[in-house]
Amino acid sequence: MRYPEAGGVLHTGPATFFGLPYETTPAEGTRIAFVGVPWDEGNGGRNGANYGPRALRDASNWFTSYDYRRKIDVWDCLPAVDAGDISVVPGDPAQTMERVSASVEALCRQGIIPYFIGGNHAITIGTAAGAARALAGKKMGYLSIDTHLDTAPGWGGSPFASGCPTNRAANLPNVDGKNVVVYGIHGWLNAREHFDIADEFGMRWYGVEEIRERGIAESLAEAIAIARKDVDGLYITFDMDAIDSSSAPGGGTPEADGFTGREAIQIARMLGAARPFALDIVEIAPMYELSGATPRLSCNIIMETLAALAASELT
Ligand SMILES: [Mn+2]
Repeated sequence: MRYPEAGGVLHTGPATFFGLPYETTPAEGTRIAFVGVPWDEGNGGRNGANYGPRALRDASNWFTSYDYRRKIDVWDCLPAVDAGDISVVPGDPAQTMERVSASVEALCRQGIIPYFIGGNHAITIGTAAGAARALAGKKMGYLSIDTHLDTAPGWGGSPFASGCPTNRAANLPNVDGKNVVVYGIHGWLNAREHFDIADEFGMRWYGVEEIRERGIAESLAEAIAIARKDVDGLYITFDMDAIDSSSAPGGGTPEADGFTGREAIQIARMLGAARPFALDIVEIAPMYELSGATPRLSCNIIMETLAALAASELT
């Protein structure tokens, strides 16, 4: 826990992710670097996720790092920093994504696990590419928790749209479509052609109907196994719109019939235990809700993921 030193309230002092030290050049021994990407261009729908990093920094000050079930302090196990925000270039997605990729690659090469905070899902075009570059010559698996397939090759003519990250990941030179998995498909924004493209990649997707019939424990374990099969590193992206709009209303495309908050936490624990080498969480648009439920649940997912990752290293 990093309670603010000054004052008796949580919301005091400069906000960093989880109250962690602000180090744009993470010190030796850092295991986790949180990086914000205040980027929300390339949307077919409503905007606002560029305020996600600020919202998470604020909400995360309400989270201690003590896991009472495992009796561990997450930041003691995984020393972490707030490494700042990517300097995005409004109007230039190509340059912005290259900056994102370069940051992810550099952090991975330092042996740090980058945890990128979006931003809309377009940021994963940059993060996954950077992670794959860090694994050059080796293979990467890609697991997306999402309502949407995001297999579109472009949107309105742009390949940098928020509906494209799965397509771009499956096209990376060291990613095999058979190691690309999307978990949580539901709703009516997935068009027939997006499923056809998924089939062409040979990727596996899980609809919420299958997940409910088989249960999360079994179906997500299988999803993780597919994404990790014969690869050297697993990339995980978590789109908050996979969560039901009642639990996560503050996003670009809130959808009914998604995961509950409780299910999201169950999923997060399994994701952490899968030991990803790079991650992101995206689509948090705080201005669409007054309660702050979505950034808080996002922080909860991050803590549950990292606590499970820390615990997996202790056993
Ligand atoms: Mn989505």
